[in-house]
Amino acid sequence: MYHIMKRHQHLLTLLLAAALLLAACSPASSVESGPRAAAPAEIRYTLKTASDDGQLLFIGVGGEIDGQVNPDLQASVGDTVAITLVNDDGRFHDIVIDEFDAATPVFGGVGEEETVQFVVDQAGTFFYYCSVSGHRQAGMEGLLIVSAVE
Ligand SMILES: [Cu+2]
Repeated sequence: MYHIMKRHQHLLTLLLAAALLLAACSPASSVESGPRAAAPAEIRYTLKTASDDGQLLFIGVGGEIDGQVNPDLQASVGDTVAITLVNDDGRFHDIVIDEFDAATPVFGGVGEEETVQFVVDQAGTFFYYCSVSGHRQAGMEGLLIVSAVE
């Protein structure tokens, strides 16, 4: 009798451990994280061009990216993203994101600006860069990070 009880106890412990393990592994659907369920927004970013010690760069203007070199740009699927590029060094530049067929014209006057606007229809991490020969290699490259939406 004692033996049977002992075995059952073991089994119970095992079952309990298995249940705990399963609970820990299964996705917690009620936890809010990651994808947001909200109406599409219009996201505006301004970047300026810069030449620095042989490097060519994009510099964030305003908001959270102000002063950042080649800042990460953030958006969510469905958003409209408008990127304004201000020429601040007088060289010819543009800004291009291949995956969204987004590009400004190439332009070169100091103080001139061009805006490209597009809808981000896929999640992922994408490069923005300057397509003028050699400029991407010289540093004009950053990331557009698009988050998924539930
Ligand atoms: Cu350039």
